[in-house]
Amino acid sequence: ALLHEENPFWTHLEVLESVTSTNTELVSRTRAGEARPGTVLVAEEQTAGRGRLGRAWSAPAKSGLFFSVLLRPHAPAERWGWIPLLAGVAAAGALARTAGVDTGLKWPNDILATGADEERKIGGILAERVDGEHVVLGIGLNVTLREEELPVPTAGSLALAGAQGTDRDPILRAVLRAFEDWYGRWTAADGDPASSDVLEAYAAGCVTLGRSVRAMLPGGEELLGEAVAVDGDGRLVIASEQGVQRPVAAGDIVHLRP
Ligand code: BT5
Repeated sequence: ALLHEENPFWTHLEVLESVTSTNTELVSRTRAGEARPGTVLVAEEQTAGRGRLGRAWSAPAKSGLFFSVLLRPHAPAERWGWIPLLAGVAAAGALARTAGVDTGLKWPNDILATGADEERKIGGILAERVDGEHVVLGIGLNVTLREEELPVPTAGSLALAGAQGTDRDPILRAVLRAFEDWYGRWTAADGDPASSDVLEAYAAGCVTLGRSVRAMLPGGEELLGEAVAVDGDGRLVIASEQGVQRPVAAGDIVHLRP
């Protein structure tokens, strides 16, 4: 009832007490033909939360927001790399507005709280393609997580960043509404990030751009250079010292100090 009446984009919202992973659950429901686009699954607790590349997303029960949404994108499939980036733009903006925390995006899928002298990961995004038609988009946000509960030293939470409000409901609503808005613009532009202002918004929020980075690519290759742009397919463009530019579609980025 929370979103449904006021917000027809979301067709079904379900809160699960405990689940392995909201992404895993929604992927299997989708494969079984048991979920419609616009479904939102929220969990109070995940027993096997997942990150990218087989990594874990861990957070104590009720310390955050863990949810997945089912999309059936109409934009061309080669543009779907933008979906997790759209989610980042939506979430970072919504968190900044509802919780009053300064946020930044680390390419591709980290949401950071950008404090006075440090950046800490307060959220992560995992977008998974199911069959050729659907995308399950999962978002994890650390809300009330305390210092002693942080799963890794680079993590943070809204509460630790001095958030004004840490009620999860209004934060979830704000994130879903912002996502719906950005996703709608992107869809209306047939997935073209430039004409839908998505590219501009992502670039404005992305703290990776302009930095010296080390990129670890999925095959094990490492690239050093400056992150100079995000391209039309959502890839990070890295310029080597020799000025050779290379778009990177997936991988892990380490921000290096200048
Ligand atoms: C991510 O992966 O950051 C994507 C996380 C997506 C989580 C959501 S929760 C709802 C939905 N259901 C799921 O099962 N997943 C999605 P990646 O970029 O691979 O980052 C994972 C790394 O972040 C780990 O290896 C840790 O270093 C770190 N990490 C793990 N838990 C964290 C947390 N709670 N806060 C900050 N960092 C964390």
